[in-house]
Amino acid sequence: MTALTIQTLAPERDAVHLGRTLELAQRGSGRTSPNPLVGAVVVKDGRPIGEGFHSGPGEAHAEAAALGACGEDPAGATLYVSLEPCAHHGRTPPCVEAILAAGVERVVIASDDPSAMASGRGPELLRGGGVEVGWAGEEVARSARLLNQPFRKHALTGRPLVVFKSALTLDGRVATRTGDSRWISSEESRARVHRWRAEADAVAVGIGTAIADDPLLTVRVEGAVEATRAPRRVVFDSRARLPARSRLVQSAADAPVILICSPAAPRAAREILAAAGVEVIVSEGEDEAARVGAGLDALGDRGVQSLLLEGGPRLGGAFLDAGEIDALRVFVAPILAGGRDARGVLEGRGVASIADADRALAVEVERIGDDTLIDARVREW
Ligand code: AOF
Ligand code: ZN
Repeated sequence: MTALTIQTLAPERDAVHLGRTLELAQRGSGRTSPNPLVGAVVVKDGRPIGEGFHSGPGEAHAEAAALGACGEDPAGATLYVSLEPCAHHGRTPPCVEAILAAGVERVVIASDDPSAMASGRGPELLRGGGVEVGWAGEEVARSARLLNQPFRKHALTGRPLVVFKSALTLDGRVATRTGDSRWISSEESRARVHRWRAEADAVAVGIGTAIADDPLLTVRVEGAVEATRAPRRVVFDSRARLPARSRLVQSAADAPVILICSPAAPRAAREILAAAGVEVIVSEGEDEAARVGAGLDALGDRGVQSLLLEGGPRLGGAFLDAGEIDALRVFVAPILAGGRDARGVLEGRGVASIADADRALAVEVERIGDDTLIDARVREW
């Protein structure tokens, strides 16, 4: 929306239908990337006559799906939609054309679409075509924006949304003083992480974790998701030390591995990894935080909208210093490790005073087995 856009604010009763569009949108969860989650409802004489949602790239947009599902003529109806209708020819034709052709009288939108080809063009064309356009109030709008944080951050900044995940002891350690960390969180908690992996476009670790744990970073969940979507596996490894015999490199042919190193990484090491099927990206920047930003730009360029950052404390600290942690999900296990040298969740430079510390915008808590999962949102897009 530009400052010039004339808005009509949707009345209270519209909030019910808009709420329904958000429910419908969530039916596409985990399947629409790089596209957003979108839901739509067509309402005539106060009754819903058609509903739809977006189920994946190349599939109908929510608006077209809802219009197509109408049990009666949508002429004169109101279309409620969770994201502003598109005006572009992409994998599917513009929704604005379908809405105008159907003779819809009014369109009520829950949230804006900040991507370059949208950004208010659709609503403008609808108004030009004589359709009344209304926008949701702030509360519904925020809920709608929260559905599409990866899509929005990527559209606004070119970088993926970063969710940092960790498992810690009750006294805040992610490993004992000897580095042992198997396992801090319960089996149920670890199963949850696999679900998050399945929903993410990419999963990342630092070289310290890659060497210490030799992780595979693949999705191992019961159900169908694993067969259809495998997140790209990313290692932040400034000197390209990832061993050629690591499980990550050994499985590079089965699921993509991306290694992000600095220009200082030895050419020979880079070439060995590239020859083994790893995509090696050189990320420039003065310090680690700058290289994190450049690495995220490179991932964004490759269509990665969401990144699950799985540690360790050193890489997590670099992300924090770079201002690039959008959310944290920490499992707190009811065990005590102690030890001055046992590492905490985030290292890096950190802040000097509490007054300068980032504060989470929203925190949710859930019990998972004996663990407590804290899901904190730090930035909203
Ligand atoms: C969707 N689903 O329900 C709506 C979208 O390549 P296309 O044609 O599928 O276009 C994708 C873009 O269309 C998407 O990035 C968003 O800006 C806009 N709206 N997209 O996938 C939908 N309404
Ligand atoms: Zn569309």
